[in-house]
Amino acid sequence: MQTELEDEDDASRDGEYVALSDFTGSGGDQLSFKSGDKLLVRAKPSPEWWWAELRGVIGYVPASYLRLEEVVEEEDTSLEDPWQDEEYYGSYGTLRLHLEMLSDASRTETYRQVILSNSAALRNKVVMDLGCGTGIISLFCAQLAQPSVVYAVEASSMAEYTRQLVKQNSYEEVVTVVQGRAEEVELPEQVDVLVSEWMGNCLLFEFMVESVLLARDRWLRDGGVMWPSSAALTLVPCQADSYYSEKMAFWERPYGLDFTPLQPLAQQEFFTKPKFSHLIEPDDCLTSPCDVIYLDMYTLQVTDLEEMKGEFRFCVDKSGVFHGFTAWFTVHFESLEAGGAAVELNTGPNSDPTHWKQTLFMLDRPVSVYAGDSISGTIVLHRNPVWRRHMTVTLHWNINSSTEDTDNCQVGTKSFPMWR
Ligand code: GJV
Repeated sequence: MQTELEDEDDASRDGEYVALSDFTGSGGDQLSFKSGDKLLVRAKPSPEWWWAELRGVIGYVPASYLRLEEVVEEEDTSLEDPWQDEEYYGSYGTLRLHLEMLSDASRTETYRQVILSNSAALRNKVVMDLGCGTGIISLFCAQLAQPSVVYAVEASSMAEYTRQLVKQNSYEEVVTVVQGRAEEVELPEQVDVLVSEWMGNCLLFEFMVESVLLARDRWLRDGGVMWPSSAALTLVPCQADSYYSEKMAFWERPYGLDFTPLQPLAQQEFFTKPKFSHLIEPDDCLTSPCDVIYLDMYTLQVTDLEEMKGEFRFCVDKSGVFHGFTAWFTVHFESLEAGGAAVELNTGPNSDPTHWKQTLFMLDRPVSVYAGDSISGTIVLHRNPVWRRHMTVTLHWNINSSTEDTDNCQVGTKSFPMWR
């Protein structure tokens, strides 16, 4: 989903900057620093990665971890809200994103199916629908089951319309719309079921999951049920031939001219951040996918979100060009009845497409791989310490060739800000 948060902030000033948080550089060319360190920014080759000096050492630093010196001294960082709530809830106060979510039949039908297949068990239950938007999940509860009450919590101004929709459909006896942030609302009672559609690009972007965890700890009764109950992030090494051609190979010989000096710029501009609206063909997967991160919605803690690590080891099952990694997620909804079947929402290439599509992480240079090679490594989702809805995804990989003649062992590492 394209929220307002993806807009880039302007970072056109040079000079002395203060680190807002600790950072541990990876690879040989990134600087490590501590919160409060003063860095001299020498160049801004990209909006995300600056070239800076600290105690005589020079290297790349993530721009979003820094603030101009004067700004920090004046008003701290409170000049801007690290949650960007004005932009965030502002964008959910208009129809564009709600239309996108409601038009996503795979997504919406899955939630409908969850309610339908649990309709008997939902009878007389108390439900909270966190971030109800236009109220679709709450309305499904009222339409398909007989809960005693559904608290439909929505922070954006859409809540006023949601109230009208509840009334228009004559469900005001069941659905109570509560306008406010889930972290702050007061409910008259604890709930049996906490349902929410909180998943963002690459599962965690937007970090709405934090609101869900806080609401869980405050409002879910002992033994209550979380929907979704678990989530997994899945990764696969892939080809991305047409995207690569369109953005990079294009410069090789347009109109019979050599435009290759623009390729470093192209890499910077198109491959620094992930491509979030990518639809990968099953055929472009070079290996079987692998779950790299798993979230148990009952035990997950807000502090766990700061850094989530996963490992992978893929076996290349057909030769091809390794252009990057593609990520997607799956969530599970456990049944309220013992032994009942769980419902799954899978946003991967072998399921019906959803509005999340998949997220593509392009390598700087494509690598040829051969059947039998292995690609192993790690993924780290590092939440931005300043901009709480953002994260950086760092991939480390190691390609081990299966053929004896080449000792073609290649390692790589790349960090992708999403979006700050
Ligand atoms: N409290 C209340 N409403 C919220 C909150 C919160 N803490 N966070 C998000 N919303 N799947 N990535 C609302 C938001 O205004 C929007 O209507 C909806 O939840 C987002 C759901 C889809 N986003 C997602």
